[in-house]
Amino acid sequence: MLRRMTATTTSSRLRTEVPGPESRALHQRRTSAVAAGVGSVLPAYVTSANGGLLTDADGNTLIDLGSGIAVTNVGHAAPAVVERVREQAERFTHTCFMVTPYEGYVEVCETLNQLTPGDHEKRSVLFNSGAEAVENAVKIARVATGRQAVVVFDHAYHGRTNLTMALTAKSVPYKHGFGPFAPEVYRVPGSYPCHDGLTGEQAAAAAIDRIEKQLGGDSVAAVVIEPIQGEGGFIEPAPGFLSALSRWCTANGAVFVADEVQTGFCRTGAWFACEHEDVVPDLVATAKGIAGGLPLAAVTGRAELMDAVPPGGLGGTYGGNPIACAAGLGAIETMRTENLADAARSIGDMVLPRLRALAEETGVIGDVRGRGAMLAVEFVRPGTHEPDPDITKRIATACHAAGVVVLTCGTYGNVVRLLPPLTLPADLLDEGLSALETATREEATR
Ligand code: PLZ
Repeated sequence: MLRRMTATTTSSRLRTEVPGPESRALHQRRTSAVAAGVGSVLPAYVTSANGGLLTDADGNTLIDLGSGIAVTNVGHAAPAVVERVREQAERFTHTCFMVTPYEGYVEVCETLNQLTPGDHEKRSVLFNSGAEAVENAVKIARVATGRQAVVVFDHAYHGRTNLTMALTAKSVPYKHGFGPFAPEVYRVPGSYPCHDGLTGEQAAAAAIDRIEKQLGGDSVAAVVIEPIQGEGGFIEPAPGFLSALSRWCTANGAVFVADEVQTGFCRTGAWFACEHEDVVPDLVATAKGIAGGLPLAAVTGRAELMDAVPPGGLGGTYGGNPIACAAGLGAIETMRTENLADAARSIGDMVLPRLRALAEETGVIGDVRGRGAMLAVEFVRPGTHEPDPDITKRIATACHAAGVVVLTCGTYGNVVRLLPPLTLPADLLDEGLSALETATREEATR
């Protein structure tokens, strides 16, 4: 009954199979033009997108539960973003802030200084990508402390540049064959409540013990952490874990760097995920949701740390490009006026009970978790904690065939994650979720 209903709804959005013939032809062209190393989760080639729907080259409309990996929090063409981008592009596209500056850059920095946790004096610097932001946070922490060692965690993801590959935990596909990696990076256990069974305090004590034994507190320049781990599996640490680490950093003169690249900008139901734990980071790296799809990233933090780097030590040709800054201001305006942190919480309130019921019913789900609109289902072999990447892949593929864009993640590839645009209409969220439920039921009873 439910399946037929889903199939009927789906067929009104889909004109062909997904990907259809036009997309397949484009994919053929792509293989002889685009480097094989760049993958695509669902090779349906998009021609337009709005209102939570992606339209592909065959005229199919796909429900977006991925937001281009947590980027289009405000939607794919939010009017305030589009209007400000158009207006800025007509005035000028680039001067380079390091050559002849402009107001938009300053305004984005003022806004970030005000929005990020803590009421201390702050400064910001702008870049193009999350990896660049994290890498620069480490540069700033090293100069400010005069130390070199960087502490990161199991299951961490921080980017694909040489330093951020070193910070990232998972080898294939992110690191394998790309070494040697940057030195002075030390990995310690994090907090993964459904697997380690530890409280936040216990997990933090284990991490701190490892840091002190491997390094000694006085060698640590920075502890870099995602307040909720993203690519590693949407792992939310047990309460108390982040705050214990933050206190340890303060006591030992190390810089606490929150990588809020995936969790930031209302995604988890607050402007930043650190707020759920009342943690005030020394430095915050942001990107993704900051600018509604334009490439913009930032490091924001304590003025005395940020200003430790002498003039000329930070920058890049495009960092804080005027069009990206205009988009950022438009995106933040949209988050404010449309109350998107509340919207994220409503998404979580609607989705989590359904996912929990699905876990109960099917037995193939080991954990359902998430905050706001950053939600995940971890698939395991029934009755065990053993990851099941195969069922995960089949379920994701079935969702794609039904025209619903879901992403997977996790060190073991066994997590389906949901990151809908925070503006997604409730009926589309319901329909997307139904596709995931149907696919899970079918796989569970195979
Ligand atoms: N820090 C927490 O999630 C990017 C990566 C997708 P960039 N995550 C998506 C992929 O396979 O490349 C990310 C993140 C966290 C840093 C980054 C890096 O951000 O903008 O991709 O460089």
